[in-house]
Amino acid sequence: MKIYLSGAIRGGRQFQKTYEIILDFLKEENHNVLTFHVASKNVLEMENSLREIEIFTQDENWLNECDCVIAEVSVPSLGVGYEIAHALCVKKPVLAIYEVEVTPISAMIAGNTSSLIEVVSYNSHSQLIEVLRSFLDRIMN
Ligand code: 6K6
Repeated sequence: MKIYLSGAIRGGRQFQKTYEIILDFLKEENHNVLTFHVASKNVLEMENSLREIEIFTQDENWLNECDCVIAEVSVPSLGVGYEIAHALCVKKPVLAIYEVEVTPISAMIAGNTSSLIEVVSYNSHSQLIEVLRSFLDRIMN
């Protein structure tokens, strides 16, 4: 499947390692992750290579063409929130995951009533993988 991985960039890179774990799992499962740069250690330096309008246009195109969105929402990010809203508007399934210990996530995500979004917390590496696996199994069947 074509997967749009969403995670904070300018919002803060504290969860970069987690994005890497998610990306590695998705690649191992042979999925095509359109936004692999989200997990890159050097994404902020790489940012200089694209203009903001190009980033926006490319990301909107990817959101329109993906099969689903996996958003790691532990770090509050305007871009991630925007991407979730856009994905729901174009009827894509969204998994929003967050580390259980983080301060409460936005009510616009936690309280979202769309049937297309699943909001799930995890408290370990193995639980994170389990949550990803069960979401993907559900939408592929
Ligand atoms: C070029 C190469 C690597 O990074 C760049 C330029 N920056 C971005 N490239 C692609 N997507 C971006 C970039 N900056 C933000 N985004 C999108 O917004 C990503 O898909 C993230 O999921 C989200 C992060 O938003 P902020 O508000 O935390 O930056």
